[in-house]
Amino acid sequence: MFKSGFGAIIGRTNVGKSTLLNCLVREKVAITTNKPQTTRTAIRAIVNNENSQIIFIDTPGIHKPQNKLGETLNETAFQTLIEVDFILFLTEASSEKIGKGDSIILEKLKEAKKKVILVINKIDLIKKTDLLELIDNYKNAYPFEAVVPISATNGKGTKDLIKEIEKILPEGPAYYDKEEYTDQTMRQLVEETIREKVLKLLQDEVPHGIYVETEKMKKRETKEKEEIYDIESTIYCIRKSHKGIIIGKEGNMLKKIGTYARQDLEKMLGTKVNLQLWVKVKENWQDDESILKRFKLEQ
Ligand SMILES: Nc1nc2c(ncn2[C@@H]2O[C@H](COP(=O)(O)OP(=O)(O)OP(=O)(O)O)[C@@H](O)[C@H]2O)c(=O)[nH]1
Ligand SMILES: [Mg+2]
Repeated sequence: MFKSGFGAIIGRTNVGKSTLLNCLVREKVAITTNKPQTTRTAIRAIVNNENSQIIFIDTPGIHKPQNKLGETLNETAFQTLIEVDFILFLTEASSEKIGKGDSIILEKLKEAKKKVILVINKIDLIKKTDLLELIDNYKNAYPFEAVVPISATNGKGTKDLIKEIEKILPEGPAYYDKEEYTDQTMRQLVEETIREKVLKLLQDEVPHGIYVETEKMKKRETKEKEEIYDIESTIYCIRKSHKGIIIGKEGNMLKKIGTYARQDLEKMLGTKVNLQLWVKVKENWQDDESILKRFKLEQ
């Protein structure tokens, strides 16, 4: 019997949802950083097993919103729960108690009425005794199908997780070809790679106020008959002072962002990349519906 289905990965921001997604699919599909609110859209990744195909949907981390962008991200995450077969509720093993953010998510899970597996991440950081108490607290709060402690950075526990998912997965066909591993377009992967570098290289609200748009992406042959991608993208930020920080002294920061992004993109695309970056100010984009629609679920 072949099984298949869709599963949402939901949890507070920064608990390691995207790290888990990448670990399960063994590809870099979603960007990950140690900063909150990294993921902005629902990102699909497809995992093929001998007797099953599981489509995981990474979601933006649940957090206290500061603007319409934040509200949109939370909404996208919760709306994902409606359309899936099961839910992975990801939390981190940082304390033995259930925090406020996780309690809010538990309430949403009760409303969703789906099969839920509790996944406790970052077990590499804690003592086993603390973990047992945390598991007890969660088991008293919600009737989970299973509780699986994992470490998404080293892959520990993820085989058990797949086994538990296969138990609750409905019978069904493979929805995607075996070669496909994400629904992200090349353009989205390019923009996210650039955004990851800005998040990693810059501090505080500067990287959180940016979004990236790619104006040009075209493959050509060089004189030496080598394939090369010409990519032109713009980094939009919310203040003139941020623009200065992103460009840096004598353009050094932008050069660094470009170099790191290009190195990743060359690996991803398997060709040389000629990446040109611009920086522009768009003050209120975080509250602008015409831009926020890109972070909403497709209707
Ligand atoms: N020690 C440890 N760190 C982890 C583990 N999993 C993820 N991390 C780290 O946690 C941070 C956040 O990871 P992400 O995968 O970006 O978290 P996220 O839940 O997707 O965050 P948002 O997209 O903001 O909601 C990164 O610095 C990861 O390297 C783990 O198992 N152990
Ligand atoms: Mg993420």
